[in-house]
Amino acid sequence: MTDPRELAARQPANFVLGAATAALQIEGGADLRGRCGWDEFAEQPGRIIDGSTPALTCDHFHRSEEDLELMSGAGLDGYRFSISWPRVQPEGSGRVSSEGLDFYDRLVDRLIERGIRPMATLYHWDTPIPLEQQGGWKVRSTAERFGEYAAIVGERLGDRVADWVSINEAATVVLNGYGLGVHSPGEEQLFRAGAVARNMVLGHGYAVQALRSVPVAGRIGVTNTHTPVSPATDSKKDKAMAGLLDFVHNRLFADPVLLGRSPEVPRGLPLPMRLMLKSVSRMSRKDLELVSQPLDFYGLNYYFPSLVAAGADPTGMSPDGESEAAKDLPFRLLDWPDLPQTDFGWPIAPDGLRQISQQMAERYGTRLPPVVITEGGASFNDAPSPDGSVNDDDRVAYLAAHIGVAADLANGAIPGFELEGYYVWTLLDNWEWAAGFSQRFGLVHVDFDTLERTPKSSYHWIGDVQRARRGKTEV
Ligand code: IFM
Repeated sequence: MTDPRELAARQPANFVLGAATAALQIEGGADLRGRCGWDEFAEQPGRIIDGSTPALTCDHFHRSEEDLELMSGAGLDGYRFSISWPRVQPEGSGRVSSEGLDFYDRLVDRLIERGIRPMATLYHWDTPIPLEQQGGWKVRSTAERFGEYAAIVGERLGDRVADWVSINEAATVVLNGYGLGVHSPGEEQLFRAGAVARNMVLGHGYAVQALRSVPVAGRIGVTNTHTPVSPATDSKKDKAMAGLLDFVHNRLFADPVLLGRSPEVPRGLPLPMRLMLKSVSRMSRKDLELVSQPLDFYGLNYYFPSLVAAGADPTGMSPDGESEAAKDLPFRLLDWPDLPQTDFGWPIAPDGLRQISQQMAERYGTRLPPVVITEGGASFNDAPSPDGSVNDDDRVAYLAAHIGVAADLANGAIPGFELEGYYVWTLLDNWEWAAGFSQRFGLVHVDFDTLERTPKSSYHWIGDVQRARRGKTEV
C-alpha cells in the first residue's frame, strides 16, 4: 500500500500532511542564543551516545532558506517547528532578544508565502540555564516564567501562526529527564518525578492563558506522546503494571488538561505506591481550572505500543538508553514477539495508532478537541548509495501504513474522534537527544560533516502523494 495515488485518494481534501522539527535538534546557531539544560547535559561525559552536542546540528539557523525550499519541494501542507526559549529569552526571564524573535518572524512569513501552514511549539525541551539552575520544572516559578515567555512570542507572531502548541511531550521530559535520568536534566527520581508533571501541566495552563489574552489569531493546543499499553499476560501483576505505565504515560498529563481533574490512580498497585502517585498528581481546584481551559486541538504523538511485564529489567534498558534508576522500576518493557522494529529498536505497529485513538475517544469523549498527529516517524539509518541517492523504502512503508491509518481516522473511522492531519517526524536527519547523530528519522539525509542535504526516497514519495492529492501531475 505504498502507491501514492492510493494513499492520496484516501485522504480527505482538508487533511494536513506536514513535517515536524524541533529547534535544538536542527538549528545550531548556539552562539546566538542563551544556553539550555541540554547544552550542559551533552557536555557531561557519557550522556550522549556519540559525545555530540546540539551546538551545530543541521545549522538550520543559517540554512533556513534551503530547508524551506525542501518543504515546498515535498508539497507539505504544514510545518511544525519549535521556538527556542533561550534564543528568545537568553536568561529565561526578563530581557528579550529581538534578533532571536526576528528569526522566527521571518520563518513564519516565508512559510506563509509558500502556502505552508505554520504550527509553532513554544517548548520542545530547551529550558534556559538560569531557570534550570533554579530547579527547572521541579519548581512552579518555571511554569510562571513560561507563561511570560508565551506572551512575548504571542505578541510578536500571534497574527500569523496558525496553530500553537504549548508544550511538547511533557511525558518524555518527566519520564526520561526527571524519572530515569537518560535525558536532561539527568535526574533519577522515578515516580517522585510525578510532581514535575504538575508544574509542566501548569506551564501549559499559563501559556494558554497568555496566548488567549494577547490574543493570538491562531488555534491553541498541546502535544503529548501516547502509547497503547498491554500487559504481557493476564496475571494480576502484569495488569497492574500495565495500568501503572498507562497512568504515568497517558493520563498524568491528559486527564487534568482534558477533564479538569487529577487522574485516578490505577487499582492493584501496592498501597505505598498508590499513596505516592496520588500525592504527586493531586492539583488544587484553582490550578485545575487554569490547566483545563478549552483547547482548539490536541496534538498526539504516536510512535509505538508498549508491552509491560511486572518486575524490573536488570539491564536498566529503557527505549531511550540505559538508566540505573530503571533497574528499580517495578516493571519492564518487553519486545513484541511478532512486530518488526526500526533501527532504534522501536516496534512498528500502525494499528497502535488506531488503538490509542480509540482509547482517547473513549476516555475523553466530547472533552477531546479535534486531534492532530503532531509527530510520527521512524529511525532507519539508510546511507547514500554510490550514485548519491538514499533509498529508504523501509521508511516509505512505515509512513504509508501510518498515514493510511490516519486517513481512515480522518474519514471518521472512530465515532467522536476527529483527526485533522499527520506531521511526519521529521524533515531532516537531526540530533536525536541522547542518541546524538546515531539515529536518522529524516525525510532528508543530512551529512553531518558537510551539512549537505539529500532528499531520500521517502521525501520524493511524500511529494508524489501531495501532487496526486492536488491532481497536479502524473506520479
Ligand atoms: O526526536 C524526538 C522528538 O524530539 C520528540 N518526539 C520523539 C522524537 C523521536 O525520538
